[in-house]
Amino acid sequence: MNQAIDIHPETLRHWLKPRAADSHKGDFGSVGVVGGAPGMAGAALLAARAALWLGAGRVYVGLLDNRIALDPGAAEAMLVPPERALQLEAPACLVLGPGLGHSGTARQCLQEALASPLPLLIDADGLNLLARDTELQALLRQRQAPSLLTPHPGEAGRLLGLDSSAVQADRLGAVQRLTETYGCLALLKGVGSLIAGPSGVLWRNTTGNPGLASPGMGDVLAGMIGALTAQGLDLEKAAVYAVHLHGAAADKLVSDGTGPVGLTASEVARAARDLLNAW
Ligand code: NPW
Ligand code: AMP
Ligand code: MG
Repeated sequence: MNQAIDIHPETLRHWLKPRAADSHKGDFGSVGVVGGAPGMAGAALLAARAALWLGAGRVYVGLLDNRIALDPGAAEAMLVPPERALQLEAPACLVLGPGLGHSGTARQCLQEALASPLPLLIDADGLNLLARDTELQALLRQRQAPSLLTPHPGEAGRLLGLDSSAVQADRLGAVQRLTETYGCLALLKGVGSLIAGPSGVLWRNTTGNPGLASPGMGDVLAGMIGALTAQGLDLEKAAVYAVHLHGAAADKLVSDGTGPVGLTASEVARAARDLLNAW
């Protein structure tokens, strides 16, 4: 079994190039977030806001809750039908799953995302749908474009047919089984998040604290990874960078006196923006 490499900020620092003086938003790619069924629109909006705050050139949100036409907290995001958010032009990254639910429409969105030539991150209910559908699993294995699964231990257990305590008892084994079984990159969340993929390198995160054990933190992480991918990092590097930055932002907030109790995902997303600009 491979040894995990701890992620250090020095490794990441040069992965993102400084912005050229004459750059424009088209240089920074698009993120398409698909999710947000009734009752869980917030999950998709959190991912979209995080993508904006981490510098994506354009952010499209395909909400399954079609009663919502604008995010008052981020008017910069374009709220569009899910099928529009799935048909972006490269450079772009798709983030599918936050608050997606388990409806027939949700499954249809996942099927269309799997057919897309764009890099694809599958999170939350996207993972839950995948776990119980062998047809979708086959489509994932056939994809030519990069794909990343971002389960927490409960979701990883569903993907592997285990309970979350078995995942936690052998996290290295679980992330490697995820990448082998599904033929793509995998990020196993939780303390010491692990990232594995076809390159064979296994990364372990060293940042973060229990303030992150609160709603929407995973949704924010998904949007952050999407934004870095849209800006040109490959999906593996984007995951490594974002997971470290996400934890470091939470650590900075706590050391500055915000949390850990009551730390919110929105605060982490904004702190990640500030830290990225300071790195
Ligand atoms: P247990 O009990 O330990 O066996 P679910 P969800 C486990 C949306 N959201 N370590 C744990 O299992 C999401 O995007 C919407 C160990 C727990 O009971 C999804 O679409 C929000 N175990 C949807 O809700 C904000 C861990 O998993 C179970 C673990 C459901 O997602 C919130 C819970 O997982 C949310 O993001 C860990 N670190 N973490 C919104 N504002 O709209 C989790 N588990 O059943 O997949 O539920 O993660 O809340
Ligand atoms: P989710 O469960 O999808 O909302 O994702 C939660 C996010 O917060 C993941 O990135 C986890 O790795 C992170 N997280 C949750 N609890 C902790 C903790 N106690 N220490 C470090 N990171 C955590
Ligand atoms: Mg989640």
